[in-house]
Amino acid sequence: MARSGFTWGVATASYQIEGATHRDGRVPSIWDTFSATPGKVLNGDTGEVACDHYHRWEGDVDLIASLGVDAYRLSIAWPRVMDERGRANRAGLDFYKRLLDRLEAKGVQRFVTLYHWDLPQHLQDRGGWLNRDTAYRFADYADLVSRELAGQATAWATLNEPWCSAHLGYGDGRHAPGLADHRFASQAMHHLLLGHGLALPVLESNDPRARRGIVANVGRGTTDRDTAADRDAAQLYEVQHNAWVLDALFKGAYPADLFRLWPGTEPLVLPGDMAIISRPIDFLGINYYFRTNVRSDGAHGFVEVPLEGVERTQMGWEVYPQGLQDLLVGFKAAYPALPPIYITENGMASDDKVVNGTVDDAQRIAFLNRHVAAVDAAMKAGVDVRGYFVWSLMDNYEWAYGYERRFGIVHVDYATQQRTPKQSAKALTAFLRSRAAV
Ligand code: IFM
Repeated sequence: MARSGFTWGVATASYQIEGATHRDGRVPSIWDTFSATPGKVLNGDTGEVACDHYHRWEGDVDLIASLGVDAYRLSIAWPRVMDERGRANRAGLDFYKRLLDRLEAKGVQRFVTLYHWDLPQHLQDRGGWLNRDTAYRFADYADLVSRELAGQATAWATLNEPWCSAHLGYGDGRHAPGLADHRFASQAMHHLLLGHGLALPVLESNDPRARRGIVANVGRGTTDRDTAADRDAAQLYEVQHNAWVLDALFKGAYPADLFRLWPGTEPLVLPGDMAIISRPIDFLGINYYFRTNVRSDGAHGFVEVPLEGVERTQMGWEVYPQGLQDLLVGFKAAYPALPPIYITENGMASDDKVVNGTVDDAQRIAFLNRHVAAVDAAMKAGVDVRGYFVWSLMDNYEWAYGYERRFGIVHVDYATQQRTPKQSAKALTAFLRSRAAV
Protein backbone atom coordinates (compact mmCIF):
# COMPACT_ATOMS: atom_id res chain seq x y z
CA MET A 1 0.00 0.00 0.00
CA ALA A 2 2.04 2.97 -1.20
CA ARG A 3 -0.54 5.76 -1.22
CA SER A 4 0.96 9.20 -1.02
CA GLY A 5 -0.06 11.17 2.05
CA PHE A 6 -0.59 8.01 4.09
CA THR A 7 1.23 8.25 7.42
CA TRP A 8 3.29 5.30 8.67
CA GLY A 9 4.39 5.34 12.27
CA VAL A 10 5.33 3.55 15.46
CA ALA A 11 3.78 4.09 18.88
CA THR A 12 4.61 4.02 22.60
CA ALA A 13 3.23 5.43 25.86
CA SER A 14 4.87 7.28 28.73
CA TYR A 15 4.49 4.83 31.63
CA GLN A 16 5.38 1.89 29.42
CA ILE A 17 8.80 3.22 28.35
CA GLU A 18 10.00 6.23 30.33
CA GLY A 19 11.02 4.84 33.73
CA ALA A 20 12.55 7.58 35.96
CA THR A 21 9.37 7.66 38.00
CA HIS A 22 11.07 9.56 40.83
CA ARG A 23 13.03 12.05 38.72
CA ASP A 24 12.72 15.81 38.35
CA GLY A 25 9.56 16.40 40.34
CA ARG A 26 7.32 13.76 38.77
CA VAL A 27 4.50 12.97 41.20
CA PRO A 28 3.20 9.40 41.69
CA SER A 29 0.62 8.00 39.28
CA ILE A 30 -2.06 5.35 39.77
CA TRP A 31 0.19 2.88 37.93
CA ASP A 32 3.04 3.44 40.41
CA THR A 33 0.62 2.58 43.20
CA PHE A 34 -1.04 -0.34 41.41
CA SER A 35 2.17 -1.97 40.20
CA ALA A 36 3.66 -1.75 43.71
CA THR A 37 0.66 -3.62 45.11
CA PRO A 38 1.51 -7.32 45.51
CA GLY A 39 -0.38 -9.62 43.14
CA LYS A 40 -1.52 -6.97 40.68
CA VAL A 41 1.20 -7.30 38.01
CA LEU A 42 2.90 -10.43 36.69
CA ASN A 43 6.27 -10.99 38.41
CA GLY A 44 5.70 -7.82 40.45
CA ASP A 45 7.08 -5.73 37.55
CA THR A 46 6.77 -1.95 37.79
CA GLY A 47 7.44 0.95 35.42
CA GLU A 48 10.19 2.34 37.64
CA VAL A 49 12.90 1.74 35.04
CA ALA A 50 10.99 0.38 32.01
CA CYS A 51 13.03 1.17 28.85
CA ASP A 52 14.78 4.06 30.62
CA HIS A 53 13.58 6.24 27.76
CA TYR A 54 13.66 9.32 30.02
CA HIS A 55 17.46 9.09 29.93
CA ARG A 56 17.89 7.46 26.51
CA TRP A 57 15.45 9.58 24.52
CA GLU A 58 18.04 10.99 22.13
CA GLY A 59 19.17 7.56 21.00
CA ASP A 60 15.55 6.44 20.82
CA VAL A 61 14.65 9.34 18.53
CA ASP A 62 17.58 8.42 16.30
CA LEU A 63 16.31 4.86 16.29
CA ILE A 64 12.81 6.01 15.27
CA ALA A 65 14.24 8.15 12.48
CA SER A 66 16.44 5.30 11.29
CA LEU A 67 13.35 3.15 10.77
CA GLY A 68 12.22 5.56 8.07
CA VAL A 69 8.74 6.12 9.55
CA ASP A 70 6.79 9.31 8.92
CA ALA A 71 5.47 9.66 12.46
CA TYR A 72 5.89 8.74 16.09
CA ARG A 73 2.97 8.41 18.50
CA LEU A 74 3.89 9.08 22.14
CA SER A 75 2.11 10.15 25.29
CA ILE A 76 2.79 12.82 27.88
CA ALA A 77 2.88 11.77 31.53
CA TRP A 78 0.46 14.06 33.36
CA PRO A 79 2.28 13.44 36.68
CA ARG A 80 5.55 14.57 35.11
CA VAL A 81 4.35 17.98 33.95
CA MET A 82 1.93 19.17 36.65
CA ASP A 83 2.32 19.22 40.41
CA GLU A 84 -0.33 18.48 43.03
CA ARG A 85 -1.46 22.12 43.04
CA GLY A 86 -1.89 22.21 39.27
CA ARG A 87 1.31 24.19 38.67
CA ALA A 88 3.66 23.52 35.78
CA ASN A 89 6.66 21.30 36.43
CA ARG A 90 9.29 22.89 34.22
CA ALA A 91 11.68 19.93 34.22
CA GLY A 92 8.96 17.61 32.97
CA LEU A 93 7.76 20.00 30.31
CA ASP A 94 11.33 20.58 29.15
CA PHE A 95 11.80 16.85 28.66
CA TYR A 96 8.90 16.77 26.19
CA LYS A 97 9.98 20.00 24.51
CA ARG A 98 13.40 18.55 23.80
CA LEU A 99 11.92 15.25 22.66
CA LEU A 100 9.45 16.88 20.26
CA ASP A 101 12.14 19.25 18.96
CA ARG A 102 14.48 16.41 18.11
CA LEU A 103 11.71 14.46 16.39
CA GLU A 104 10.84 17.49 14.32
CA ALA A 105 14.48 18.09 13.46
CA LYS A 106 14.62 14.51 12.17
CA GLY A 107 11.53 15.08 10.04
CA VAL A 108 9.26 12.83 12.15
CA GLN A 109 5.63 13.91 12.72
CA ARG A 110 4.48 13.96 16.37
CA PHE A 111 1.14 12.36 17.35
CA VAL A 112 0.85 13.21 21.03
CA THR A 113 -1.62 11.56 23.40
CA LEU A 114 -2.42 13.49 26.56
CA TYR A 115 -3.72 10.62 28.66
CA HIS A 116 -2.46 7.07 28.29
CA TRP A 117 -3.60 5.85 31.73
CA ASP A 118 -1.10 7.46 34.13
CA LEU A 119 -3.50 9.53 36.24
CA PRO A 120 -1.76 11.42 39.06
CA GLN A 121 -2.35 9.48 42.28
CA HIS A 122 -3.41 12.63 44.16
CA LEU A 123 -6.41 12.90 41.81
CA GLN A 124 -7.26 9.25 42.41
CA ASP A 125 -7.14 9.99 46.13
CA ARG A 126 -10.05 12.35 45.46
CA GLY A 127 -12.00 9.73 43.50
CA GLY A 128 -10.12 9.72 40.19
CA TRP A 129 -12.41 9.39 37.19
CA LEU A 130 -15.38 8.74 39.51
CA ASN A 131 -15.11 12.38 40.51
CA ARG A 132 -16.58 14.78 37.94
CA ASP A 133 -13.94 17.32 38.93
CA THR A 134 -11.24 15.13 37.33
CA ALA A 135 -12.69 15.96 33.88
CA TYR A 136 -12.10 19.66 34.61
CA ARG A 137 -8.61 18.97 35.96
CA PHE A 138 -7.91 17.10 32.70
CA ALA A 139 -8.95 20.18 30.71
CA ASP A 140 -6.56 22.27 32.87
CA TYR A 141 -3.79 19.81 32.13
CA ALA A 142 -4.61 19.91 28.39
CA ASP A 143 -4.48 23.70 28.61
CA LEU A 144 -1.05 23.72 30.24
CA VAL A 145 0.48 21.21 27.85
CA SER A 146 -0.97 22.68 24.66
CA ARG A 147 0.11 26.19 25.67
CA GLU A 148 3.63 25.07 26.53
CA LEU A 149 4.06 22.75 23.55
CA ALA A 150 2.07 24.77 21.00
CA GLY A 151 3.39 24.28 17.50
CA GLN A 152 5.34 21.15 18.40
CA ALA A 153 2.65 18.48 17.92
CA THR A 154 1.28 17.41 14.55
CA ALA A 155 -1.81 16.05 16.27
CA TRP A 156 -3.22 15.82 19.79
CA ALA A 157 -5.21 12.84 21.01
CA THR A 158 -7.01 13.54 24.26
CA LEU A 159 -7.40 10.00 25.61
CA ASN A 160 -6.00 6.61 24.76
CA GLU A 161 -8.59 3.82 24.99
CA PRO A 162 -11.13 5.20 27.47
CA TRP A 163 -12.74 1.73 27.43
CA CYS A 164 -9.63 0.30 29.08
CA SER A 165 -9.38 3.12 31.61
CA ALA A 166 -13.05 2.75 32.55
CA HIS A 167 -13.72 -0.96 32.18
CA LEU A 168 -10.38 -2.49 33.14
CA GLY A 169 -9.56 0.19 35.73
CA TYR A 170 -12.94 0.69 37.41
CA GLY A 171 -15.13 -2.19 36.14
CA ASP A 172 -13.10 -5.33 36.63
CA GLY A 173 -10.01 -4.20 38.49
CA ARG A 174 -7.39 -5.66 36.16
CA HIS A 175 -5.80 -2.24 35.68
CA ALA A 176 -5.09 0.74 37.93
CA PRO A 177 -6.75 1.92 40.08
CA GLY A 178 -8.06 -1.64 40.51
CA LEU A 179 -11.73 -0.99 41.30
CA ALA A 180 -14.37 -3.50 40.23
CA ASP A 181 -17.96 -2.35 39.82
CA HIS A 182 -19.83 -1.84 36.53
CA ARG A 183 -21.50 1.28 37.93
CA PHE A 184 -18.07 2.72 38.58
CA ALA A 185 -16.98 1.86 35.04
CA SER A 186 -19.88 3.68 33.39
CA GLN A 187 -19.45 6.75 35.59
CA ALA A 188 -15.68 6.76 35.01
CA MET A 189 -16.29 6.47 31.27
CA HIS A 190 -18.64 9.42 31.35
CA HIS A 191 -16.11 11.61 33.14
CA LEU A 192 -13.27 10.49 30.85
CA LEU A 193 -15.31 11.42 27.78
CA LEU A 194 -16.43 14.65 29.39
CA GLY A 195 -12.76 15.50 29.98
CA HIS A 196 -12.10 14.74 26.30
CA GLY A 197 -14.88 17.09 25.19
CA LEU A 198 -13.81 19.85 27.58
CA ALA A 199 -10.23 19.65 26.31
CA LEU A 200 -11.13 20.07 22.63
CA PRO A 201 -11.76 23.85 22.53
CA VAL A 202 -8.73 24.40 24.75
CA LEU A 203 -6.50 22.53 22.30
CA GLU A 204 -8.00 24.42 19.39
CA SER A 205 -7.45 27.82 20.93
CA ASN A 206 -3.90 27.11 22.15
CA ASP A 207 -2.65 25.19 19.12
CA PRO A 208 -5.00 25.79 16.18
CA ARG A 209 -2.78 24.19 13.56
CA ALA A 210 -2.61 20.76 15.22
CA ARG A 211 -5.29 18.15 14.52
CA ARG A 212 -7.42 17.02 17.47
CA GLY A 213 -8.87 13.59 18.15
CA ILE A 214 -9.22 10.65 20.48
CA VAL A 215 -8.03 7.03 20.37
CA ALA A 216 -10.46 4.15 20.91
CA ASN A 217 -9.68 0.45 21.20
CA VAL A 218 -12.17 -1.66 19.28
CA GLY A 219 -12.88 -5.38 19.25
CA ARG A 220 -14.60 -7.66 16.78
CA GLY A 221 -17.19 -9.97 18.32
CA THR A 222 -18.51 -12.95 16.37
CA THR A 223 -20.24 -16.18 17.24
CA ASP A 224 -19.72 -19.74 16.01
CA ARG A 225 -23.37 -20.61 16.60
CA ASP A 226 -26.10 -19.69 14.19
CA THR A 227 -28.93 -18.79 16.54
CA ALA A 228 -30.64 -15.45 17.10
CA ALA A 229 -29.58 -15.43 20.75
CA ASP A 230 -25.92 -16.03 19.87
CA ARG A 231 -25.93 -13.40 17.13
CA ASP A 232 -27.47 -11.01 19.62
CA ALA A 233 -24.68 -11.90 22.06
CA ALA A 234 -22.03 -11.06 19.45
CA GLN A 235 -23.71 -7.76 18.75
CA LEU A 236 -23.83 -7.02 22.47
CA TYR A 237 -20.10 -7.70 22.70
CA GLU A 238 -19.49 -4.99 20.12
CA VAL A 239 -21.89 -2.62 21.85
CA GLN A 240 -19.94 -3.06 25.07
CA HIS A 241 -16.52 -2.75 23.44
CA ASN A 242 -17.13 -0.26 20.63
CA ALA A 243 -20.47 1.53 20.70
CA TRP A 244 -20.08 2.52 24.35
CA VAL A 245 -17.44 5.02 23.23
CA LEU A 246 -18.28 5.59 19.55
CA ASP A 247 -22.02 6.21 20.05
CA ALA A 248 -21.19 8.77 22.73
CA LEU A 249 -18.71 10.52 20.43
CA PHE A 250 -20.66 10.39 17.17
CA LYS A 251 -24.33 10.08 18.22
CA GLY A 252 -24.18 11.99 21.49
CA ALA A 253 -25.81 9.14 23.44
CA TYR A 254 -24.82 5.95 25.22
CA PRO A 255 -26.21 2.78 23.60
CA ALA A 256 -29.34 1.56 25.38
CA ASP A 257 -28.21 -2.05 24.92
CA LEU A 258 -25.25 -1.41 27.22
CA PHE A 259 -27.63 -1.09 30.12
CA ARG A 260 -29.44 -4.25 29.03
CA LEU A 261 -26.15 -6.01 29.68
CA TRP A 262 -25.57 -4.27 33.00
CA PRO A 263 -28.93 -3.02 34.26
CA GLY A 264 -28.83 -0.13 36.68
CA THR A 265 -25.39 1.11 35.68
CA GLU A 266 -26.47 4.26 33.85
CA PRO A 267 -24.06 7.10 34.70
CA LEU A 268 -25.12 10.45 36.08
CA VAL A 269 -25.20 12.72 33.01
CA LEU A 270 -25.81 16.44 33.49
CA PRO A 271 -27.67 18.52 30.87
CA GLY A 272 -25.26 19.54 28.11
CA ASP A 273 -22.69 16.81 28.80
CA MET A 274 -23.42 14.75 25.71
CA ALA A 275 -23.13 17.84 23.47
CA ILE A 276 -19.68 18.46 24.96
CA ILE A 277 -18.64 14.82 24.48
CA SER A 278 -19.81 14.74 20.86
CA ARG A 279 -18.01 17.91 19.78
CA PRO A 280 -16.50 17.48 16.30
CA ILE A 281 -12.98 16.08 16.06
CA ASP A 282 -10.46 16.02 13.22
CA PHE A 283 -9.59 12.34 13.50
CA LEU A 284 -10.45 9.12 15.26
CA GLY A 285 -7.63 6.82 16.33
CA ILE A 286 -8.49 3.12 16.18
CA ASN A 287 -6.52 0.48 18.09
CA TYR A 288 -7.25 -3.07 16.94
CA TYR A 289 -5.78 -6.37 18.11
CA PHE A 290 -8.14 -9.39 17.96
CA ARG A 291 -11.56 -10.97 17.61
CA THR A 292 -13.52 -12.68 20.36
CA ASN A 293 -15.90 -15.58 19.87
CA VAL A 294 -18.96 -15.34 22.09
CA ARG A 295 -22.21 -17.14 22.75
CA SER A 296 -25.36 -16.20 24.58
CA ASP A 297 -25.17 -16.72 28.33
CA GLY A 298 -28.79 -17.85 28.27
CA ALA A 299 -29.95 -14.61 29.90
CA HIS A 300 -29.26 -11.09 28.65
CA GLY A 301 -25.51 -11.26 28.12
CA PHE A 302 -22.63 -12.99 26.39
CA VAL A 303 -19.89 -15.42 27.40
CA GLU A 304 -16.53 -15.72 25.70
CA VAL A 305 -15.89 -19.17 24.20
CA PRO A 306 -12.37 -19.37 22.73
CA LEU A 307 -12.18 -20.98 19.30
CA GLU A 308 -9.94 -24.04 18.95
CA GLY A 309 -7.25 -24.35 16.29
CA VAL A 310 -6.84 -20.67 15.45
CA GLU A 311 -3.55 -18.77 15.34
CA ARG A 312 -2.83 -16.87 18.55
CA THR A 313 -0.16 -14.50 19.87
CA GLN A 314 1.83 -14.51 23.12
CA MET A 315 -1.16 -12.71 24.70
CA GLY A 316 -3.45 -15.58 23.66
CA TRP A 317 -5.24 -13.18 21.32
CA GLU A 318 -6.53 -14.59 18.03
CA VAL A 319 -4.89 -13.28 14.86
CA TYR A 320 -7.88 -12.08 12.83
CA PRO A 321 -7.16 -9.29 10.33
CA GLN A 322 -10.61 -9.60 8.76
CA GLY A 323 -12.00 -8.18 12.00
CA LEU A 324 -10.23 -4.87 11.40
CA GLN A 325 -11.67 -4.60 7.89
CA ASP A 326 -15.17 -5.51 9.10
CA LEU A 327 -15.09 -2.99 11.91
CA LEU A 328 -13.81 -0.12 9.75
CA VAL A 329 -16.46 -0.73 7.12
CA GLY A 330 -19.12 -1.11 9.83
CA PHE A 331 -18.15 2.15 11.56
CA LYS A 332 -18.39 4.07 8.31
CA ALA A 333 -21.92 2.76 7.82
CA ALA A 334 -22.97 3.32 11.43
CA TYR A 335 -21.60 6.83 11.97
CA PRO A 336 -22.23 9.49 9.32
CA ALA A 337 -20.20 11.93 11.46
CA LEU A 338 -17.12 9.67 11.42
CA PRO A 339 -13.96 11.75 10.83
CA PRO A 340 -10.82 10.46 9.05
CA ILE A 341 -9.30 7.47 10.83
CA TYR A 342 -5.76 6.62 11.85
CA ILE A 343 -4.95 3.10 12.95
CA THR A 344 -3.10 4.31 16.03
CA GLU A 345 -2.18 0.83 17.30
CA ASN A 346 -1.91 -2.60 15.76
CA GLY A 347 0.66 -5.27 16.52
CA MET A 348 1.31 -8.43 18.48
CA ALA A 349 3.32 -9.85 21.36
CA SER A 350 5.70 -12.77 20.94
CA ASP A 351 8.34 -14.37 23.12
CA ASP A 352 11.22 -12.89 21.14
CA LYS A 353 14.87 -13.72 21.79
CA VAL A 354 18.08 -12.32 20.34
CA VAL A 355 20.00 -15.17 18.66
CA ASN A 356 23.36 -14.29 17.11
CA GLY A 357 22.37 -10.63 17.05
CA THR A 358 19.07 -11.28 15.25
CA VAL A 359 15.46 -11.50 16.39
CA ASP A 360 13.47 -13.64 13.99
CA ASP A 361 9.85 -12.55 14.50
CA ALA A 362 8.34 -13.98 11.33
CA GLN A 363 4.90 -14.25 12.93
CA ARG A 364 4.87 -10.48 13.53
CA ILE A 365 5.89 -9.71 9.94
CA ALA A 366 2.99 -11.81 8.66
CA PHE A 367 0.66 -10.26 11.24
CA LEU A 368 1.51 -6.72 10.18
CA ASN A 369 1.31 -7.52 6.47
CA ARG A 370 -2.10 -9.11 6.84
CA HIS A 371 -3.51 -6.26 8.93
CA VAL A 372 -2.17 -3.62 6.55
CA ALA A 373 -3.89 -5.54 3.75
CA ALA A 374 -7.13 -5.44 5.77
CA VAL A 375 -6.80 -1.65 6.12
CA ASP A 376 -6.16 -1.40 2.39
CA ALA A 377 -9.33 -3.41 1.69
CA ALA A 378 -11.35 -1.13 3.98
CA MET A 379 -9.96 1.92 2.17
CA LYS A 380 -10.94 0.42 -1.16
CA ALA A 381 -14.42 0.00 0.30
CA GLY A 382 -14.50 3.74 0.93
CA VAL A 383 -13.24 4.12 4.52
CA ASP A 384 -11.08 7.22 4.97
CA VAL A 385 -7.96 5.87 6.70
CA ARG A 386 -5.01 8.26 6.82
CA GLY A 387 -2.32 6.34 8.63
CA TYR A 388 -1.14 3.23 10.44
CA PHE A 389 1.02 3.01 13.58
CA VAL A 390 2.66 -0.22 14.74
CA TRP A 391 2.34 -1.04 18.41
CA SER A 392 5.03 -0.83 19.48
CA LEU A 393 8.31 0.83 18.68
CA MET A 394 10.02 -1.33 21.28
CA ASP A 395 9.32 -3.98 23.89
CA ASN A 396 7.97 -2.28 27.00
CA TYR A 397 5.91 -2.50 30.17
CA GLU A 398 2.76 -4.36 29.14
CA TRP A 399 0.67 -3.21 32.13
CA ALA A 400 -0.62 -6.16 34.21
CA TYR A 401 1.65 -8.51 32.21
CA GLY A 402 4.82 -6.57 33.08
CA TYR A 403 7.84 -7.14 30.86
CA GLU A 404 7.06 -10.72 29.85
CA ARG A 405 4.96 -9.84 26.80
CA ARG A 406 7.00 -8.32 23.99
CA PHE A 407 5.13 -6.11 21.51
CA GLY A 408 8.11 -4.22 20.06
CA ILE A 409 9.54 -4.28 16.57
CA VAL A 410 12.73 -3.43 18.46
CA HIS A 411 13.87 -5.88 21.14
CA VAL A 412 14.85 -4.47 24.54
CA ASP A 413 17.27 -6.32 26.81
CA TYR A 414 16.06 -4.97 30.16
CA ALA A 415 19.32 -5.87 31.94
CA THR A 416 21.50 -3.78 29.60
CA GLN A 417 18.87 -1.56 27.88
CA GLN A 418 20.34 -2.71 24.57
CA ARG A 419 17.93 -2.08 21.68
CA THR A 420 18.03 -4.61 18.82
CA PRO A 421 15.79 -4.05 15.80
CA LYS A 422 13.88 -7.27 15.08
CA GLN A 423 13.40 -8.64 11.57
CA SER A 424 9.98 -6.93 11.57
CA ALA A 425 11.65 -3.53 12.02
CA LYS A 426 13.93 -4.30 9.11
CA ALA A 427 10.98 -5.40 6.98
CA LEU A 428 9.11 -2.19 7.82
CA THR A 429 12.13 -0.08 6.87
CA ALA A 430 12.58 -1.97 3.60
CA PHE A 431 8.90 -1.45 2.82
CA LEU A 432 9.09 2.29 3.58
CA ARG A 433 12.23 2.67 1.45
CA SER A 434 10.56 0.88 -1.45
CA ARG A 435 7.61 3.24 -1.11
CA ALA A 436 9.96 6.24 -1.20
CA ALA A 437 11.50 4.87 -4.38
CA VAL A 438 8.13 4.63 -6.20
O1 IFM B 1 0.28 -1.94 25.47
C1 IFM B 1 -1.05 -1.63 25.19
C2 IFM B 1 -1.23 -0.14 25.00
O2 IFM B 1 -0.79 0.59 26.09
C3 IFM B 1 -2.69 0.19 24.78
N1 IFM B 1 -3.25 -0.63 23.73
C4 IFM B 1 -3.02 -2.04 23.78
C5 IFM B 1 -1.54 -2.33 23.94
C6 IFM B 1 -1.30 -3.86 23.99
O3 IFM B 1 -2.01 -4.43 25.03
